Amino acid sequence: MSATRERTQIGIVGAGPAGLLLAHLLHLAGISTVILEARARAYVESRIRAGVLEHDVAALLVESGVGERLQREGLPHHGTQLLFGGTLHRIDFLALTGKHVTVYSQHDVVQDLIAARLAAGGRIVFEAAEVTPCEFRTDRPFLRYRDAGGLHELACDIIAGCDGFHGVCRPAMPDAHVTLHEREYPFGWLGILAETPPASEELIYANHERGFALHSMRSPTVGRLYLQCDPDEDLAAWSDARIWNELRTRLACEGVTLHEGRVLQKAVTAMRSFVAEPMQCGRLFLAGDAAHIVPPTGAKGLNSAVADVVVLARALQAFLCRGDDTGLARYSEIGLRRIWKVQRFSGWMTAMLHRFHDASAFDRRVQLAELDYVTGSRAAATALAENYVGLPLG
Ligand code: FAS
Ligand code: PHB
Repeated sequence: MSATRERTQIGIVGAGPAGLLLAHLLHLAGISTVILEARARAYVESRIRAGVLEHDVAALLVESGVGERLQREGLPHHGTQLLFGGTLHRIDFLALTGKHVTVYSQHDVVQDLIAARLAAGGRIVFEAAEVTPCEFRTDRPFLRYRDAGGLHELACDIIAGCDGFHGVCRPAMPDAHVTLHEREYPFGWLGILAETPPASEELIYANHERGFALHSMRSPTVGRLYLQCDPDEDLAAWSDARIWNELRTRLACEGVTLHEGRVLQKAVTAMRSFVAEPMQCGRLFLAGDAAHIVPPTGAKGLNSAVADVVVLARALQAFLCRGDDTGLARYSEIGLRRIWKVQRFSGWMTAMLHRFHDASAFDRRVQLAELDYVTGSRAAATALAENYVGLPLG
């Protein structure tokens, strides 16, 4: 049976934050898109991931008309806490940068964007199987895919690969064209979502003898907490009681009382840094996790996907509306320049806050001195705050 053919201006693979926000920004510019997403809507809308929005990311969602719930339910955080040697040290984002971050979960951002796309008559094909980017090294690219209705071909001017780290778009680029930079960390994060009121108004990043811990939240009644563990940690070995005990130990300090609650979800996430260069091959452009992964210690994953999309949307608008391809020609260079700075910051936070089992006593003391310096020097604290609230988006 032959494939049906459809045409749009931008074919987008992946309905994560990158793909959805790109479609939304292009819609505002009067540019048509179709999103092909492998999973079902319910799955995409309930996937637990990031939870911190940079200053300019939250502002962009509000200014572009998808921030109504964010403004109502998001939790503004004007600072964060570093915990070491049993003492909390506050980094005052507002005083140091004039900016803040917002705690608002990624799956809520995804739900808001999907609702906005569908309300505007946007097209998202969920459960699209065997998605294949074709002919992207010509000026007639298309996406082939299969769904319940059979085989389809989506002709477009440009393909946006927003299909995450395990997607098909990056691997579709010839090996000789792409250079992959990768760093695996010798640990992972055991993360829980739990019915517990926050033990602190702000996030707590803890450097403890027994390993890193993070106290974060999703709402006044739901907490998000993480423990450093082995990358291949056996979750079955971690009862809820053992998790709470370990969290209490690593987050122990004056003024913080952890309230145990029902654990709603728990998972182990590996930690890696990854960058694919370039982020483009012909008329295929990568954005977000499809092109780069950062360890979550700097809360940069989702925000970096948004940064790519802001630059790509602007370049696509210039190309499709004015025939100006200079922005597209510079997209990869601009994206990579920013992501390497984000890699630097996320790697630095990870190195400063985690326990490296092969670290010598000398290394350990330098690590603690780093924390002491960062929390004692206005210049160093400002550097952390400036990166945490977010570098300019585009
Ligand atoms: P996404 O992975 O979000 O979206 C890609 C989409 O493409 C998915 O919906 C996928 O189903 C779809 N897709 C994949 N292959 C496809 C195919 N062949 N055909 C069609 N569709 C396809 N960041 C933080 O800052 N804090 C965190 O706590 C945090 N936790 C994380 C936990 C996990 C388990 C993971 C994987 C990431 C986490 N991140 C975290 C990083 C995360 O926020 C990502 O950076 C963010 O989801 C990137 O967004 P996208 O690039 O849109 O990719
Ligand atoms: C989260 O709330 O999930 C979160 C917050 C900060 C991080 C990582 C994850 O650095």
